[in-house]
Amino acid sequence: MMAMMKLAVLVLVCAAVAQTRADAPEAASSKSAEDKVVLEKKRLLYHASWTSFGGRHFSYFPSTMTWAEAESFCRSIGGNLASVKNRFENTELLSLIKQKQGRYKPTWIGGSDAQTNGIWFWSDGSNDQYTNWCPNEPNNYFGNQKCLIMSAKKRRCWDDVRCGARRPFICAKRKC
Ligand SMILES: [Ca+2]
Ligand SMILES: [Ca+2]
Repeated sequence: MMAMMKLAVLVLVCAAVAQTRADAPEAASSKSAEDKVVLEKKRLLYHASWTSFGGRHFSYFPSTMTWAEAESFCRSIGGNLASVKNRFENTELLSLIKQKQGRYKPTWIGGSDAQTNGIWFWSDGSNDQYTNWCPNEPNNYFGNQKCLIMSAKKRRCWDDVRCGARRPFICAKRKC
């Protein structure tokens, strides 16, 4: 319980730092849009709960966003969309999805081959080689699949899909 309280304080501090950065003066018209974004961010963080393993904190966000919006949100709170280093982490993150969502819903994580088809990068810059692709994936269907979901299909494996679909996502942060 104490560890959870400490973590909650840590998240609040990180959120406060991000908020300070977002307080630059803006034109009135963009101010209300900005307020909306800040409010939505506060709402998401209020409901977030963080799980820790492998030197990182992970949180599942059921609100749906495009891959880029989700990555941008994760960055705004000091992290990235989650990378997956090994089978253990993959299993833990699947459990997190099931626990928070009640089922194994397809979920954004940080892989993308947007620069060159077939060359995958993690958005956090890590170079981990572990994969859990579904059979016959990644298939770059219709030449337009550049973003990575986990918990796909019956096997709850990885699939490359269109980046513009709105999906839940998992953020990861290094322990600060
Ligand atoms: Ca692709
Ligand atoms: Ca695919």
